Amino acid sequence: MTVLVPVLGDQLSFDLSSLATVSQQDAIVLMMEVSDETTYVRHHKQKLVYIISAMRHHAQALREAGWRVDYMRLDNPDNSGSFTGEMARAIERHDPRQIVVTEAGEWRVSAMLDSWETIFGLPVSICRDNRFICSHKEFEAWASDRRELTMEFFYREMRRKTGLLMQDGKPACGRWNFDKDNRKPAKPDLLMPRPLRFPPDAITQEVIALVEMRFADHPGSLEGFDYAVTAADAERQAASFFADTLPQFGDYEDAMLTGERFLWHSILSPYINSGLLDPLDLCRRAEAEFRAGRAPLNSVEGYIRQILGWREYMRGIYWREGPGYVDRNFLNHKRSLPGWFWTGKTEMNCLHQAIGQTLATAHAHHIQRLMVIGNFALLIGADPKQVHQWYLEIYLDAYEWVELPNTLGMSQFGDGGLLGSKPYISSGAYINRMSDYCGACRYAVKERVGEDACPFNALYWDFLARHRDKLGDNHRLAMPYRTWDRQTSDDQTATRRQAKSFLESLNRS
Ligand code: FAD
Ligand code: DLZ
Ligand code: SF4
Repeated sequence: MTVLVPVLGDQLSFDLSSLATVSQQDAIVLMMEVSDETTYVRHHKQKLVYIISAMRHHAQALREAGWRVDYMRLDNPDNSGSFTGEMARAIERHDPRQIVVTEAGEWRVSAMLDSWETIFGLPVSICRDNRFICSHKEFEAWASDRRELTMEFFYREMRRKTGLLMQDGKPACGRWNFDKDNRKPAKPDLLMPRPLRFPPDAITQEVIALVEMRFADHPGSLEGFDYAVTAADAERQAASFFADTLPQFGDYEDAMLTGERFLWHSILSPYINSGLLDPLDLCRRAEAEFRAGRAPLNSVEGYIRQILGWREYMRGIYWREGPGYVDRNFLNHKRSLPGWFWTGKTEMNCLHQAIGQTLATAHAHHIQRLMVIGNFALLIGADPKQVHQWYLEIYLDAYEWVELPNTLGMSQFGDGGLLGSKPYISSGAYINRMSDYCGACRYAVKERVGEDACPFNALYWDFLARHRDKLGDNHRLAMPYRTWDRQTSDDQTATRRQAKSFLESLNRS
């Protein structure tokens, strides 16, 4: 009798734990395109094309490797639209003795897998997802006896566990962290490396037509879709990153430039998150570049910290905090996002650039997400759950386990500081320092009040004043509060009036 092995859309890895526990002769791999998944948020059109095309290519690669694959397409008229519905139909077709599946990436789907044993009366074996470096148990053991869950200490544990960038039990070259060296602004540079482009093949073109037809009302454009959709092409992009980009990764990690969506970033997160690339393998290859003298330590450590530290830490927090995390709203923010979050049409150039690029490509890099878009949403008091939904629908690499703690936790301070000891807020000065956006903006970045004043400035001070009851004791905000207190009450009133009038104008946009 057969074993049914469902492989979900973010489980596109050959060494998936479920596949490793069954034999090819017994197994039928089940892959399901279902409308529940394509519509639980209004995913960006490029995200839909990427996931569906990568699933179809992966099914083909599994077959070539000798697996029997039962593949359910979205446009099949008998498709029930849900994982559970498709499992029921597959059980009728194959009469399996058992279901073996790798654990799901998020609470919603995890609850579905947990219900299958009862619904189908079959044994369901749920395997640990060993594509992650830290298991749920290990994270719990690290977190359980701590008052503060500081990422830096988690990251050091992971360095010790993996031996990455370690020398005789100590960090290579004596330092754990080179963050301070990694905040250089960038200048336009014709020699900047460009990620590879992967023009759509016949399979992807078919999926593009499907998405154009079925999801016309979803945000984003499909024009110029050129992401990799196979493990082999994702690997080409990884190789190109290590050869041409990694050496400068650290220096310009936080920089932003008009028209330059990639800078010195890897653009590998969609491939890692759906399983086409292995995160630990990428970290080891980055380390090898340092050991061979081809990339400096500030870049290699910075890159490894993002994956070994931030990525694993976010996952740990997501599962530890439980399904109720999504409802946290420490600052009691309730404002709806302005409509131009879905068009990019705003006179604030930084937001116009970051959101415009996001709609065109389903990608923005970390500082655009955190210090332009997220910063603005936080300063205006946007509802963190709505902000979370926007990020989940709009980015190619967005799956709830990684997007939610980044957005609701790190960016919107919805959990009251579990993830970061102070809110990530700034006035226009930070954006001006790290980008070239302000020069071409209709607003004056140095002005706080008046018709031409950069909105971030008054909003920044108004945010601090508005939330003094909750943030006034935060020692990391002591300096800005002191600066605010030194201002005359006339200046404070003018600033708050400016912020109020801007916020009122948003209600009309
Ligand atoms: P690089 O800058 O080249 O970084 C290297 C790798 O490190 C990335 O590929 C990624 O795998 C990992 N990484 C870096 N930062 C983080 C982080 N904070 N959390 C988890 N992994 C990280 N990343 C996602 O993968 N999915 C998301 O849905 C997502 N949502 C975000 C929402 C907000 C509000 C913020 C501030 C950040 C979010 N990030 C998310 C993290 C980060 O922005 C992206 O991982 C990064 O921009 C991907 O581009 P890259 O591959 O070029 O990254
Ligand atoms: C995100 C996504 C989308 C848009 N579509 C599918 C799909 O049709 N079939 C599928 O198996 N997976 C899809 N996914 C990814 C799943 O939502 C993801 O596997 C779950 O979030 C589990 O964590
Ligand atoms: Fe953004 Fe203000 Fe700079 Fe304009 S002036 S780009 S609104 S930070």
